Amino acid sequence: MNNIGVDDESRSNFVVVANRLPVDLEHLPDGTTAWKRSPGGLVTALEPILRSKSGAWVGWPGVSDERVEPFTDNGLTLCPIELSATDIVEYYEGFSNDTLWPLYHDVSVPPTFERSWWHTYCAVNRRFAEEAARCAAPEATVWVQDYQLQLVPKMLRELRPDLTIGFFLHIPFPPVELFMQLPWRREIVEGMLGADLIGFHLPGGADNFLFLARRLLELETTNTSVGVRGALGQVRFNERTVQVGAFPISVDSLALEAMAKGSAIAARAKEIRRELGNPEKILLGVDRLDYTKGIDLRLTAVKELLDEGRLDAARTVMVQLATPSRERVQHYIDLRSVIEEQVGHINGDHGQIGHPIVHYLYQPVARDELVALFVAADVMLVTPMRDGMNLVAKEYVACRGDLGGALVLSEFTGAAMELRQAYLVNPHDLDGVKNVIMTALEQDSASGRRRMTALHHQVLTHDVHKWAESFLAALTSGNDPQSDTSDNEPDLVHNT
Ligand code: GDG
Repeated sequence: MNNIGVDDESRSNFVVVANRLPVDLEHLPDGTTAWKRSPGGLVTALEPILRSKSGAWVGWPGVSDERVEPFTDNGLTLCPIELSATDIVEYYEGFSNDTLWPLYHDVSVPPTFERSWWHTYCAVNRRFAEEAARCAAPEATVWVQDYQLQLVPKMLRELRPDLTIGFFLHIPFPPVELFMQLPWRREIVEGMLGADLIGFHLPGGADNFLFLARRLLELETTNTSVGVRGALGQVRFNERTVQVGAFPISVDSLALEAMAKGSAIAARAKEIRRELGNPEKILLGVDRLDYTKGIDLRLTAVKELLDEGRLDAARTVMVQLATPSRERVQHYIDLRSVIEEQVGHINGDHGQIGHPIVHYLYQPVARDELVALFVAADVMLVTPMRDGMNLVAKEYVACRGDLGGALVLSEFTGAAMELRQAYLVNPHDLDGVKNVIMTALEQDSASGRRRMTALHHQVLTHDVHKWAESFLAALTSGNDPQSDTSDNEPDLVHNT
């Protein structure tokens, strides 16, 4: 333990291990480098805890072949992991995003099973585990994040049995029938079982994992409770008890609500409507450009509604933000072409000079612009074929403290478990999606306000801080997750 070259003083009692650091290294035109904050939900939720515990964050700084020594930023130690160009191709784009991502999202495209990618995934996971072992103080708590790092809990426990290790999966955990396709299924499950607590968004993911532990590894499992408090169970593994639970992530609701209420955002929202030609209704989609998000589906629905004359091209506008993502993975290249062709068709058939129907951006937009779009949108379209949670749905609701707007939400998102007053749709049922879009567009304002009141209450009372607190309370309460008294459950939960 002591041979890792760092004295106990400078080690951290709380360590987050995630694929990306909360800051990106940037090469500036003058040849120098600079760190740019990349604020996400995770860093917002964990920052207060990290700073109060002089915590550390282990992750990749976003640039290949760059060796950077650990450094401290405002009480937080950042421990950059070096990834080569080959690591990025094989560990990140390959195994993480062309094997695990499609496999865990209902095999929406065929996963690629490539042995060299697996070997690189193992090697990179080991690098993360070694760095976490190096910077964690004796008996520290380490929280490992997501599908890119599923082997880290086991590797870290072997290096540092004194640590308390949590693991949280941000994407769905698939049913056993799909997971069993993975040639390295045993190694992945054993990797996760190195943790003391394994968290999923939904009880269904926790159940899938417990079932798999029984079926694949023939381990003894117990389901202590499934229902209002979410699935909580245990797995006996290597003479330890591993806790398994559901912890639905959320957003920084209060901060978003306050931002949306500000006069600058209100003014920008009005300006956006003007810039769009003062349409009666604005439909909005905001997604990473990803085949799981159902962007193509919603464009097909809108096109058919326009073709059929049910949607009036003179009175309706759609804004679709598609943030570039995984741009070198072939499925993403192909999807971009499909979506851009669809946008072209709709505008070609139904637009006018100076008045396209679909305003499509393939670029990230600033956070305040995004919030202004949420405030401006009459109907928010969130139509994934599968999504672990979907923060966009919760962000939209958090921003609608005015109780305006309507949320069309796929039943196949984790968010649908809590946001029961949304206009829920089955994304495989195109006619159903079209009908629900029309219902949301035509809702009367009283029923719209009733729905948004319930949604807004749910998101404001279950924010990302509560998510982090409830996970860490369950992790540090030892072998008894029932002793965690924090209410991590939605008020409007239904069981699947
Ligand atoms: C994974 C899981 C789970 C998007 N475009 C812009 C922008 N965004 C922000 C959104 C939101 C985030 O990115 C996307 O989060 P999602 O949850 O919608 O989706 P994934 O990226 O797939 O996230 C998902 C999540 O992890 C957390 O556990 O919910 O199921 O797949 O915050 O607002 N932000 C800005 N400009 C953009 O153009 N500023």
